Amino acid sequence: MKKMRIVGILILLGLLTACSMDNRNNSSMNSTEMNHSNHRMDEEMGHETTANLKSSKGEHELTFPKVLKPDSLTDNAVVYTIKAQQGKTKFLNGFETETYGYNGRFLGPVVRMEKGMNVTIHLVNELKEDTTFHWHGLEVPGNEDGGPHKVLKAGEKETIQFNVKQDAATLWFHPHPMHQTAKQVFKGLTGLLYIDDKNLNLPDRYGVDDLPIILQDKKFTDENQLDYDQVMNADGTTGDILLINGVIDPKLTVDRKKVRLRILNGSNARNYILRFNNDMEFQQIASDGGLLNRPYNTKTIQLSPSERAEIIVDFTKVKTNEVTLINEDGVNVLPIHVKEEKLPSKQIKQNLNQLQVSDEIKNKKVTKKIKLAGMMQHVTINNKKFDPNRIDFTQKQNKMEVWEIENVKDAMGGMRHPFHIHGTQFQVVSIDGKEPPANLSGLKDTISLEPGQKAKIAVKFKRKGIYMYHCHILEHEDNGMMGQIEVN
Ligand SMILES: [Cu+2]
Repeated sequence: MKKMRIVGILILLGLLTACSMDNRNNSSMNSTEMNHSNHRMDEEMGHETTANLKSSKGEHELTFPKVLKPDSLTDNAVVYTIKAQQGKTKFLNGFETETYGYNGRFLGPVVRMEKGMNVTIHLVNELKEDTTFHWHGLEVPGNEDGGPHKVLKAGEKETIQFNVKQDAATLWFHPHPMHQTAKQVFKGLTGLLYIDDKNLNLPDRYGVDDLPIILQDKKFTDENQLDYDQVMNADGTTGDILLINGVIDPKLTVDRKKVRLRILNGSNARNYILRFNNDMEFQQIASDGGLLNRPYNTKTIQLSPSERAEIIVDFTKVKTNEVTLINEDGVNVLPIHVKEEKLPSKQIKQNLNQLQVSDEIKNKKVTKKIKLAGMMQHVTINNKKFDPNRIDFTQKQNKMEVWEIENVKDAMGGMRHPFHIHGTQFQVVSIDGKEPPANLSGLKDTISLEPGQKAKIAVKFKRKGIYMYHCHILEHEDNGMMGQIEVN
């Protein structure tokens, strides 16, 4: 009896310690905040950790988003119409889930354009709530960028125009309204935007040897709904169900040749570390903002929210007919069936790009410092929360400046934050004083840092206007882990 009571006390002590661990971010709060926070904490206790992903059962052939048909197209101009819509999508056992999509019920089409083109996009908000249309990675004037200031109210239309001034890249678009970004992306508002270049000699037959792979983990309610308010976690909403291009339990059938995968981490908060189950090497050829200088041979690829990687996978190397793309935890992300017949492949060039960080830039003084800190509702940049009426920094158009980004390690360790800047593609100068690895030495619009890491990046804006910079864990962004820079 006495022994049992001691065991009981020990268990209770264990639970209390666990609870105080979960409440660790309360340490710096005053008592009013504490009361509020304890209330919230009760609700949040259940989703403290990242949800475990389920392996794909490989039941549904992967499909690819449609390529958006232009309203009109000439050599140097293209016109599109993009509508934010709502609808119902069948994911789970034929049950209907209420979803959002662009020009459809879930996700969006691929919008394609080329460098030098004048692009006109008619935007239509057919949702019952406000939204914005943000072009992630596109170097457009601040006014066209679709940040939280550019609200398109329910039922409204707007037309934007810009000229494409950057090289080939896999970019994307998503909403960015104040406090609603995470919910709207979670419900399905995500589309790809390709800047094309016909002279690259890369696999480019869309849906055949050039395949988009949009990774998004979701948590469905018992009613098979994507009810964001029910499942949200202030430190980043994760789910147990992985959708690729909106397909649940996907499998892929590919030709036995070199195939290009354009992978987007379109998840609210989850990081992925991907590799193949046979441990084969592949080549990363591009990062967020375009081609690397040369193909980078690797067996693994890490993507934080909003990051992209283009990889070339040589499926002739697969000895059998089956190979699986897996995540770090051994979860099957995408089972792949390789067809028997070997087909000719394109020869991938060894010199893809000519990017460099000059000695002048390496020796430049840091002129902007960014400190990322906190967890949950207490996330900040430079100890501040986002204020739409406050400009945090200014920078001259076309002037290169070196920014220092630090993920501040706190007493409790902190967490990884993917830091994103709108309207520019930057280059990483150094991470913790060292040259960046090859896969991070191309153009980037997001840099993901572990607690304690510090990076220098070379940032230049080609256009003028007000741009956001923020953490791309969407819940952190919505919680105010964001600032703004005016380029003039
Ligand atoms: Cu963050």
